[in-house]
Amino acid sequence: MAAQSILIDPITRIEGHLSIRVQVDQGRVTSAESIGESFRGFEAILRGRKPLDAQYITQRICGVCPVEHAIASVLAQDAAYGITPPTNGRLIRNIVAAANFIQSNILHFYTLSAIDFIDVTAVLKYQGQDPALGYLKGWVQSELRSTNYYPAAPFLPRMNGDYAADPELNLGALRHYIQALELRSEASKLGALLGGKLPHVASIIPGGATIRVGGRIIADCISLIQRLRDFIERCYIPDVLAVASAYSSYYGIGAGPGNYLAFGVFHEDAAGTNKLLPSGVLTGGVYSALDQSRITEDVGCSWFSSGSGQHPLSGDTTPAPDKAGAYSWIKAPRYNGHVMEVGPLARVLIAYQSGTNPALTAQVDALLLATGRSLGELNSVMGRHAARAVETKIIADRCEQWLEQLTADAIGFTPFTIPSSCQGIGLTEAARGALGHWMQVSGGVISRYQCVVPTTWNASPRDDRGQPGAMEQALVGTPVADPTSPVETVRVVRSFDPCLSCAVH
Ligand code: NFE
Ligand code: MG
Repeated sequence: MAAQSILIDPITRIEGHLSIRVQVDQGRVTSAESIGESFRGFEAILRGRKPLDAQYITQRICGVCPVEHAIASVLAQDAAYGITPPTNGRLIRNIVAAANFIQSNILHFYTLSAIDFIDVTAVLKYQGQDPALGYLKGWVQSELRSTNYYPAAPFLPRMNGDYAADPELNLGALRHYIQALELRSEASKLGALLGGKLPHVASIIPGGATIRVGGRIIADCISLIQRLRDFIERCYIPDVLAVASAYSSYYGIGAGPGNYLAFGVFHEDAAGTNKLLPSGVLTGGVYSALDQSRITEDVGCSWFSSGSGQHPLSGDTTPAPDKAGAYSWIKAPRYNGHVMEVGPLARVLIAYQSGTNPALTAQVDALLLATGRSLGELNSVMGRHAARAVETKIIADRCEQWLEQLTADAIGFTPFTIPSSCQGIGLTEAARGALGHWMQVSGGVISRYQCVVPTTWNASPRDDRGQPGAMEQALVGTPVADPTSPVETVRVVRSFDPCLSCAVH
């Protein structure tokens, strides 16, 4: 078969507007381009604004991970104003962020990814009394009858999909698919109780959090996290393992660059020296401490006229929609010139290598034992799903302890004044990976604000040296059985959980 170019546009069941172009030869992807299709301009919007607007404006970058943008922004401001939060403020930030990680990871597995593997039409043969499955059956029947039925619609299956044949696996995962919708709302309730509102939280400010939390609310939050922990343990982790076992070839598909970066997240002390999930860098399997000064962004293949190779503290965002040779609105961040993968897999591998979290180490060891896989095989589609499930358990378990550590009615923030000239760097993790905000203030207003966002790393285009981004590299080698329906490629893309609203910010 002759080599051919396939454009998948849009990629569905992700956030935002992404398309992927792959070259396929002899049934395999030989090269890929990740195309971020919109420009947002948040970094330009922030210029000239009051610094205290930043945590509210940057949350509007995304409705999926607003909490983490708020936290990156207030960490940058904490550093700029020379303040740290009191214990309750630190714990509230952790809990609200944890709630968001949990809802986001459940959303990613069940709503966005699982139906790449699970046969939704298996429910048509269901004869039992479960109301959720009964509802789903009626819905699938009516969709299939509809004259508008289109086999590539986001929810309904592709007719040529190589779906799992096991009826137990299909029906079990579909039952949990419905429950996951409710559990996500429980996670959002937890976030809203301490964040003031959702999706864009009100309570997180420089110096901590404004909510003064009473004993009744703490008790309500504990019962919510207990329900979530139960779902993660009983449904999410077993479902990921069952899908991974039915699709074990996907441990050999989707290997990224093999370099990982994490800023670390969930402060365990006032200064954030210790974090539940640590910062670090893995290049060629070797761990080293993170040095944010080594981060630069290239724009040779991106529609920006700003210079390449700039650190975010001297970075700029000037759109150039007609630029020759460019193919994406995403910049190309690099660490010491290397292409890095960020996200749950990066966090889990870095935490495992650094050995700072015994609970996580035990979970990873249990995962490797249960699946019979090596650490290296986690660099794959299934490795990303498994790492996401593992970290969700670690975060949810710890979140209950943070709730127990809260002091009822204590003040959650440190008062501050804003110097008319200052700068600060806020490094954290969002569900999809390392998130950084770099802020400079002069004359009392923001003079420069640069964000380098998880999907900016993972879905980056080629850099000025021609190195493809992490997802572009992961696509190379993917088998494509049917070029008219390249479902294997979107499984690779979705394993990164891309968010284009964030990537292009
Ligand atoms: Ni819009 Fe986000 C997360 C951030 S990804 S979802 O998680 O920051 O680029
Ligand atoms: Mg940016």
